Amino acid sequence: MYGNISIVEGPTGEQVQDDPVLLAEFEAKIQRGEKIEPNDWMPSEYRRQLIRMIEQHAHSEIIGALPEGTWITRAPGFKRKMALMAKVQDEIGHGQLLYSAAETLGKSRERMIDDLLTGKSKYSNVFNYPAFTWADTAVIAWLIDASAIINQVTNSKGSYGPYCRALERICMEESFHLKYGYDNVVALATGTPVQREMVQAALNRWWRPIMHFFGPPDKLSQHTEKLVRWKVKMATNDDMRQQFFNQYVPKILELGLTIPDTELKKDPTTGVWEYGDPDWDEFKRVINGDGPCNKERLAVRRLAEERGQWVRDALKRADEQYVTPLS
Ligand code: FAQ
Repeated sequence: MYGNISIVEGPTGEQVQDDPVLLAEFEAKIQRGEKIEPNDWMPSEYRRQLIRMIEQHAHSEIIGALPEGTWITRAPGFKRKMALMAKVQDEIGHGQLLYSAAETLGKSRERMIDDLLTGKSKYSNVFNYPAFTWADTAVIAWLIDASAIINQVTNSKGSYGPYCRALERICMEESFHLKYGYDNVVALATGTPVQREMVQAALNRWWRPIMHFFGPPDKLSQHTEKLVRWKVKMATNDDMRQQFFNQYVPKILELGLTIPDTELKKDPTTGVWEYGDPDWDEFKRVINGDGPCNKERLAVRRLAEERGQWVRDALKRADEQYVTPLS
């Protein structure tokens, strides 16, 4: 952005400048709190940023189903198995909603999936870690869903209509996930000494990835300034992380669990939580393909694509037959 003119690269790398009058009208509309809909004029950079963010979000949902999905066959008891199956199905459904929202901006689902499988497009750091025990799934469902809800409730008040409507629906389902996760954590935290140990160990494993989940600190974030200005992000990464501390640190401590950060404390005058360095180098490695499970996660998705190809082909053929007029 230069003043109120947005300049982005066109398909062949040339610079494309948006019409300044249209851009000013667009920004005024956003300032008035109106939604932008797919057929409305929008700067090319707004479109590009939305595709990037919604697509990454969609990928996170379908890859995010994998760590918990591996526990469906081993869930302790029939009721927990049913609940976990429903949760995993919901996550895939969220992916569908988000891919549809991203498609309204002009990128096909096939291209999005290709970009995921070739590693061109990112997805959330947290899903590149393994779920070793049942307690890992409990911590994911409670605290990762909680983090996702903080992000999604905030951004559902944003400027792009199809994304906001998808987020509203997703949050309704995620709030059930959060209750399910909390119930599992409480069962373990109030259970036998072995169960308490298991949930504490899981919390220790997930704390750092959860800190990373909200994105890099604002001072290192590349996109926040522009996205906040265009009301795609309704809060910065640090603000959302602070909201997580405010809401969930007391709940974690209430269960008698400890938080693996000796520097974590709330400044009594400002109300701001201070925390130790969560190792931002690890974050960079993980989001760039070098986490403990990146290769495995993409391999599973690749297999699912290959195995599902015949279904997509059959649907395409049926569709072609349906639209061919009878002679
Ligand atoms: N992981 O300039 P910023 C869920 C990348 S849904 C990976 O701060 P931005 C449901 C970022 O893309 C979870 N990469 O970026 C569920 C950028 O790289 P790029 C997903 C990350 O976009 C629960 C670079 O770092 N939620 O959990 C991450 O302004 C349980 C610079 O960063 C969403 O996607 C990260 N954590 O802010 C499912 C919500 N953070 O693209 C199953 C929508 C940053 O230039 C089980 N997304 N990066 O190459 C957002 O709100 C934003 O994209 C942020 C990042 C806040 C994630």
